[in-house]
Amino acid sequence: LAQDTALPDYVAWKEPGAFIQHSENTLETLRGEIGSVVTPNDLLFVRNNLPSLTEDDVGDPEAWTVSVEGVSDPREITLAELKGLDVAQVASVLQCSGNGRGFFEHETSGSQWLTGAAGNVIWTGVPVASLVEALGGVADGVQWMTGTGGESIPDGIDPLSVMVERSVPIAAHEQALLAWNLNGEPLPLAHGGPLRLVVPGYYGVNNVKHVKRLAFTEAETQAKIQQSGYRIRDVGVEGAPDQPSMFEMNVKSWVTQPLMDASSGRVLVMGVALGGTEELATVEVSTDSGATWSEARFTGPDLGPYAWRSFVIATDLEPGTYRIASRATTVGGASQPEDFPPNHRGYGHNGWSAHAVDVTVS
Ligand code: MSS
Repeated sequence: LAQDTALPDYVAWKEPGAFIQHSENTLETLRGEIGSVVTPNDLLFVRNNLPSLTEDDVGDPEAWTVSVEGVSDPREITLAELKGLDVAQVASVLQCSGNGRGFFEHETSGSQWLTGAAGNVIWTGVPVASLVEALGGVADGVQWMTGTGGESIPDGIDPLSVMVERSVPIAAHEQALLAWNLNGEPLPLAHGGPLRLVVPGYYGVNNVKHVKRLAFTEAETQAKIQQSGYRIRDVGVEGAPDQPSMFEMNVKSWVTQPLMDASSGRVLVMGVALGGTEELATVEVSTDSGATWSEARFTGPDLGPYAWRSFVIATDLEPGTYRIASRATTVGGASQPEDFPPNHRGYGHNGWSAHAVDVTVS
């Protein structure tokens, strides 16, 4: 349920009443607020590991510089220069690794996100591939693309222990952008303005905000957020670099309407579905807890493999209680499992059963 408490100053421009506020640094979009293919900026969730930068921290946005390293011609480049280099627009789902954490039955630390640490947005920026080409290509032996956030680290703290620096496999640079614009507006500070690394198809954490450094590296960053953070492991096990990292998103869907009540007769069941890095093939809906399924229809435009799609199915429901679930499948055949195995930090939940809603029809 929405909270009446005012939003923190840095996100005061967002829609009041549309969020669950888990903390000063985490706002979850209410499940019923997702109603269109593109998530408006003022409804988009917020998750900051470190407090967001302020206008004073940033100064003149056009003069913001990013240091590009691990290319033939490494250099610092300003936002103004990047804007003149090349441009592309990509629609992609931005989703926190911990979205759905609140549905796990084991106890987990971190925000108890349900469905709302996700949105589908349109980024405008320079393709990283164009930037790399302009700087003479990546150096030999490069395996990773490493982005560093621009937050300053307080004195006396080991930077590696808190800095937001993430490495993704180098292949992901082919779809990545350095973005300055979100849904047609200058990228708000809360979402990483003035410049953000966007890695379509990858979990939120890899989309480094306020990016100050983009390095093509032989090894993954030594930052804790990479080495032991954001790793899938059994409950009770410490994070370690040999465990799977939260890179590509898995296939997922959830119903956004109805959520609690409906009037008997024709009931439209709606929701959103994403394929991660793959195009979706189908979304099925069940009104009987998964005993039987029917194929839903996509309602909106197809904004590409990294975007989510909205879906609808018209049902005919008599008074009673119904457990309504949705299950998405990609063209490659990946499908949501009924249950998603527990993992220590509660990442990656895409189990259709836990995401089902109980609706009373009267
Ligand atoms: N970046 C930076 N720089 N910082 C921080 O804190 N966070 C992450 C990303 N990036 C950060 C960054 C996360 S973790 C997430 S989700 C994302 O971001 C979110 O986004 P928005 O815009 O929504 O807030 Mo989980 O996986």
